[in-house]
Amino acid sequence: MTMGPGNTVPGEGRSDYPWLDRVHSPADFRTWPADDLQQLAADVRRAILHTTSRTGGHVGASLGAVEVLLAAHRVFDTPHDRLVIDIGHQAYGHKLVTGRRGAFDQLRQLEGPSGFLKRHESPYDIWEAGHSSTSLSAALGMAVARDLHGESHHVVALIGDGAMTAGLSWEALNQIGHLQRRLIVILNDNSMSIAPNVGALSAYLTDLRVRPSYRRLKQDLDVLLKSLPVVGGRLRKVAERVKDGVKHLVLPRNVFEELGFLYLGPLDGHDLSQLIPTLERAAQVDGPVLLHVVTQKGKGFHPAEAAPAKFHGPGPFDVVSGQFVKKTQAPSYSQVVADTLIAMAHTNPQIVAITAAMPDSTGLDRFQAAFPDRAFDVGIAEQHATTFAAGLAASGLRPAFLVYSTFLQRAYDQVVHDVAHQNLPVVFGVDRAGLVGADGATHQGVYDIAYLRAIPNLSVAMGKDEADTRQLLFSAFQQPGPVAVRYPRGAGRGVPLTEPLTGVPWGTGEWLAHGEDATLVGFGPIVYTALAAAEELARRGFHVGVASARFAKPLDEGILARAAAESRIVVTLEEHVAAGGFGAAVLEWAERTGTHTPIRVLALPDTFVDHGPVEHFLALYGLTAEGVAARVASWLEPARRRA
Ligand SMILES: Cc1ncc(C[n+]2csc(CCOP(=O)(O)OP(=O)(O)O)c2C)c(N)n1
Repeated sequence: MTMGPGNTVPGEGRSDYPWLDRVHSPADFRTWPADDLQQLAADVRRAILHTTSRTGGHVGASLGAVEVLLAAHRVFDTPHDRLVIDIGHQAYGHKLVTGRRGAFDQLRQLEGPSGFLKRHESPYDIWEAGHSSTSLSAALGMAVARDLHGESHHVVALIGDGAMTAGLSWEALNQIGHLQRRLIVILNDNSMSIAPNVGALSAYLTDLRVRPSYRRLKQDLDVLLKSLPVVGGRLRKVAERVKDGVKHLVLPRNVFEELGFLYLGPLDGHDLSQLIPTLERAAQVDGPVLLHVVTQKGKGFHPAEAAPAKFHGPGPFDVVSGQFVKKTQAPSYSQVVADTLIAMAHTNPQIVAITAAMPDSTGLDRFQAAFPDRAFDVGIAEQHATTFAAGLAASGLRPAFLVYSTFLQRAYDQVVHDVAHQNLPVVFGVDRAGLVGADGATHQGVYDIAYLRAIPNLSVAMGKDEADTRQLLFSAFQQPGPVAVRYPRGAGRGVPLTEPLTGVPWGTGEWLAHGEDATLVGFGPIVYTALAAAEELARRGFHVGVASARFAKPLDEGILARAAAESRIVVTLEEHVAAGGFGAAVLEWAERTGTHTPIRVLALPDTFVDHGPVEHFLALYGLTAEGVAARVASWLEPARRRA
């Protein structure tokens, strides 16, 4: 029998997690020697695997960061000392030792612990994220606040090599080096982003890690310099500087040192006997320190070590073999989009494709296999990706940037200023548009219609299914200006994809049924919900039409005008917040045209939607077929009673 965390073998009183059982908070292991902590790390790994093999989650990153997180909690007086964790996807070990072990089996489930950090979950979660590369800026803010408040705690940021590539991280490094506040950055370098990390910085880190002569010389020097007498107070800073100066007589400075950090490492991020004393040393330094630790993504679980990209964020898997629990389902929207791009790229040599560190999940890996010279992984750099695409488009290429709705948020000014303002023909494949489920609030793609629709020159489209998505994508590449084609997370509906790519007339939707009581106008796959709702309403005696809008911008005004003319109410549907969304666009149209037919907007409310099954939230917010039918009936019934 596999035991859950905290379980004991009945009758024997023997636990599967003897070390973890002793830990309720980090205070419980602050006096433990490195060897005992190494045992705790093994328990934490087993607990992570036990849960994630059933819930799915960020397995590889969390297995890789166990020792680093334990060492940080061991050395620093958290939560009094602030531990700021970048993204938070690697923090399952942190959750297990900071009071959430009992609930950990419910990880990423409705009402269970989030897959990221949440301030309301624990006082140890002092910073929330989900998007990358925020930790250094936040940590510097906390360090400056500490100093202004006359406080003395430590501030420690943990950031991965992938997250370190983003511009935001370098903006923070720039100011940290300038301000010289007491701040420790732990750079968790596993040479992986989701896929292998790419770019010149990644190559540079590899160089720092593996150049043996540098390492040996540095280690010898570190030993030598450590033997110099320790001094206290202000003198310590001077002493560190002198040591540093001596070192650089022999060793070239690396980039972090040039930026004003004391650089420690590289060291084995799984070896607590190295991590603990080095962090203790870092804690003595009166200025910014960068501790470079080398870890292995998926550490301790062979299938994840062997295939780290697959185990970045898998669904459930077999904990012995590492085989994924497979569901047979239609190809995903991302796959269909990638295959469509490939098909078009065969005949159009101007088409190129970009991802920001998500080649597997956006389908760019497929495009890359077909056109290695025309595919670009820019790292976690959505802003750069967007302006890079603009540059490509300004020179005659037809770039597609495949990006999650939620991560495109980061590139807003680039979309406005570099792409749309110059009316450059960049196609944004806006993936994971709509609710996403287990990743929760930071990953819900429910704002992009609003933030994109406001931008002149930019069209915003969404098909009702994957066949429609293909045709919209084809048409997008015929446009002279920028286009965002949205599509949801996960499998398509399994509709046939055999039709030739002919596209759709730009800015047109499609009628699926007509009815004089109401017309439901859906934007995206929610059109199928509208069809099912119309059937339910028909059973209740209402005649309800359905149209697929396909465009939130430009709107198909013909469909709207006819819907308003032939039915008593027009109802819009979308999986997006109501504010600024598709329904809001229709309301603006009604106001502009003086249309008096009542318009009702069915959309998500003005709240962050947490993690949990998409179906749950659709039901909660009345966006299932039953919910839609009930609400439409409630609007139609009073008039029927009067008639
Ligand atoms: C702005 C942004 N873009 C993309 C992502 C998706 N994402 C989640 S984790 C990750 C890789 C992070 O790599 P790294 O920081 O090295 O951490 P590791 O997973 O290797 O521990 C990416 C690209 C994100 N969270 N935020």
